[in-house]
Amino acid sequence: MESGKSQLWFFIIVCLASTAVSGTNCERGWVHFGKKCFKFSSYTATFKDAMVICNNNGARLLELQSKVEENWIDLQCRVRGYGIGVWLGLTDLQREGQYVTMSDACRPRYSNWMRGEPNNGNGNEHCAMYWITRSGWNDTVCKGKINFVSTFKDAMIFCNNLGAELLELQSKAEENWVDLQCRIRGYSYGVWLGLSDVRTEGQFVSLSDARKPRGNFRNWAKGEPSNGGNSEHCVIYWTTRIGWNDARCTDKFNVACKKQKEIAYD
Ligand SMILES: *[C@@H]1O[C@H](CO)[C@@H](O)[C@H](O)[C@H]1NC(C)=O
Ligand SMILES: [Ca+2]
Ligand SMILES: [Ca+2]
Repeated sequence: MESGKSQLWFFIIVCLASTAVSGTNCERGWVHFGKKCFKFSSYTATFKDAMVICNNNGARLLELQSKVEENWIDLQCRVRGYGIGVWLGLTDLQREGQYVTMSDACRPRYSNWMRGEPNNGNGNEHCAMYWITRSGWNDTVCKGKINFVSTFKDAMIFCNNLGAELLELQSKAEENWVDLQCRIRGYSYGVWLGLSDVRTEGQFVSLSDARKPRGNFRNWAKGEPSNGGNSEHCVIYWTTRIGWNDARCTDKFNVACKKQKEIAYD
């Protein structure tokens, strides 16, 4: 039950640029509405990570100031096919029940809470999100203790945005350590590895250099890679089997990023 719920604690990130613009002069990659610039992410994160990602972009989490603005955001979310919701830069972590905007710690002038919200469900909801399918605001849990699950592609983008890459395992010792980290964090099934055979079936190459994984270390679980259903072209470290498995790239697993110290091309 816990892990099912925890998946909801990750929402899409929409950043709002800190500076107003005249005309339509947003930087490349940002979308203009009114005098503001917005950036839409295609992956999800916890409230804190979402905030940090926006801050690193010289921006902040989405704050909605009018119904007109909210309608526009709602449309943007729908055309982008976002699932459940996007974070709002609103929290009552300072005083229970008193939601303030992250940018100025003041109460928002505009709000659109859904009926019965914010309700501080389970006594543990201190961050706000815009629930796309219900067109309203909800308070929810700020952080996922453990389980950020995502598709292979979103996991890769998530790591790249941290200046890192998807995990590539180079030795049994490294795998053992990663296995321990997974267990401590309660990753119930597996983490993505930066390995794929999307180019040539059966030939798994590293995402970092499009070559066969360096060194001799491979640890496919028994009977894997199986290319089950002819549709398994991405790879996970399978915690319950202590080995690698090819899986569908659209499945959702936990994410581990790795910063490569040395990148050598020859
Ligand atoms: C909205 O809050 C309720 C608790 O009030 C919670 O059960 C539900 O999961 C939340 N919805 C989302 C999408 O987070
Ligand atoms: Ca709620
Ligand atoms: Ca398989």
